[in-house]
Amino acid sequence: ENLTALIQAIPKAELHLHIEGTFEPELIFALAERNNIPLKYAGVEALRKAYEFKNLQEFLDIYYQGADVLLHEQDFYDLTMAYLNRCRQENIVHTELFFDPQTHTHRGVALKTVVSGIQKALDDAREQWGITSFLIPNFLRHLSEEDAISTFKECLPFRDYFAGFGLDSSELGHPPTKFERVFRMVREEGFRVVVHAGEEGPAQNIWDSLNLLHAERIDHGVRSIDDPELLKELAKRQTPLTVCPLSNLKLKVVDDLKDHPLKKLLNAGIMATVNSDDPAYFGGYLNQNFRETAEALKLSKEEILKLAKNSFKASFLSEHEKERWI
Ligand code: ES4
Ligand code: ZN
Repeated sequence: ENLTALIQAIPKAELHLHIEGTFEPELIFALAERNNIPLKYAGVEALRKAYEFKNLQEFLDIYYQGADVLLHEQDFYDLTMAYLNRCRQENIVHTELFFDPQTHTHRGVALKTVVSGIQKALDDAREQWGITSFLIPNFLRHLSEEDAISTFKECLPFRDYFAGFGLDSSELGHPPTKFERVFRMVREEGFRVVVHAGEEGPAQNIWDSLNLLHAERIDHGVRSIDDPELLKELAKRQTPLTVCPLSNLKLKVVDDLKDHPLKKLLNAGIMATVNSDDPAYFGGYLNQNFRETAEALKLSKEEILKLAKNSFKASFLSEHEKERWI
């Protein structure tokens, strides 16, 4: 209860959040109705009941269905604004949001529609509440590298809106080695690089993300716990891991939160952070991730403060902007 108040009160940054993963069933149904799109679920409750996943793929299948009802700029605005309201409630003062361009462009929704809607919400939240943000498009790794390259080129007219690029979706069968060329292009154009790795896939995917894709942050990265050499390297380089405990529980990356490696990662000197990933699907926004993890792992007040501090250190804010929060 003591820690609950602390978690609520401390300013935090969120660095691993898919905006399509904040799509609550109530809003899915509201937008489906507004856009005259039939849904195969009878209602909000039936949809929420479908959120039982045995693995990452089962989640992704239902997550892409939800995204199908997003058509217009206003839809992307409403989705993003709902999340930013959550940020305000939870004292998240800075957020770096992912979105999946291909999920929308492949359905015939223009990239401009997506980016404008999200960006207008981010601008309004900055103006009204002082919440700062960056937007990071992610390439879908189950699609080809050629598709990622053409998507990257489509993104360049909007380049001022993007801090960097990432890689998400199905890790098994789609290793980082598949995307070396596109991330070379990303870096040559001066963008930051983040990569989902070591969620369901092995520690080797983290090595390859660091050495071949030159990732500056690893999204998830929990499988690093299997590789002592990698732990040493991550600690030495202070490469941030954006860890998502409730996501890992819901997708059965861990069987129980008590088995989650977060505390061990911190003890190994790693720059770990706590994040919500896809909160509408995984059963909790950022503060709930902090609360449940703190309880399961018996985190101390100092460890919670450290995790909040790390969220700013690991962010893409300038050193000057970080100082305001650290
Ligand atoms: C994701 Cl948890 C997770 N892993 C990989 N890709 C994703 N996209 C949205 N959530
Ligand atoms: Zn993710």
